[in-house]
Amino acid sequence: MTDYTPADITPAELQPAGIAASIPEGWAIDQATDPAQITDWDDRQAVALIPFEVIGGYPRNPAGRTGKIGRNLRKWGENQAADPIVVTGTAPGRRVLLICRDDCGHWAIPGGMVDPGETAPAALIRELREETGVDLHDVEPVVLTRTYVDDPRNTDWAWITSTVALFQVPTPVDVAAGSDALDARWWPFDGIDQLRAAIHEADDQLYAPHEALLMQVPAPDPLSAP
Ligand code: RP5
Repeated sequence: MTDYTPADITPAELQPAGIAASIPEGWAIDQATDPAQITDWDDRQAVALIPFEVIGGYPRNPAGRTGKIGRNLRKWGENQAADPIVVTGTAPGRRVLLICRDDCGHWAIPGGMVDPGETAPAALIRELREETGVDLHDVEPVVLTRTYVDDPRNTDWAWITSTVALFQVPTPVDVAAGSDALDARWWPFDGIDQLRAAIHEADDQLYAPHEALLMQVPAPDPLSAP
């Protein structure tokens, strides 16, 4: 049997001393500093986007081992996000709205975590408005997938899943970078290869966990070309 020695990636603010010093009781974050202290696993499992097991008090990442333990997310177990993919144009020449994340400088879908008590559809609209200034509350999105996100903050005990939805808009509306975003911009998006190439040409990078999400968008229809 091979040894498994995962690294603990819990940052100082989520270690016991950090939580005691800076996170007030009742905040929407697990105060427990060990998953074995969580008492409502049944409830969490019942509402999970992706089913997961809890063994001996420890939630098991449904994607398998990550080589990491501890927590760099709000909660132990599943952390639900919402990712709005906004595109304009249905034929070749289509574009997609991305933000430049302020934590890593990579171009990403303007998504974020679902707040406690909030629905995923509401989080899609809120995150988009906060990060890009674009308000699409009157556009009906198409849910593309509910999926695990291969985020670098995932560990064996805490991970991100997301509701990924497509918003089609008739024109590339004005955008303004907001919270968590250094920039917001429309990029060419006839497919993932074109998007990746355009971002590389600008000496930038696509946020790797979002490649798989963007690949869920159907290809534009050549028959709709003007
Ligand atoms: C990604 O991180 C999700 O797909 C979502 O876009 C985002 C949520 O984290 P924050 O942007 O709130 O840091 O894994």
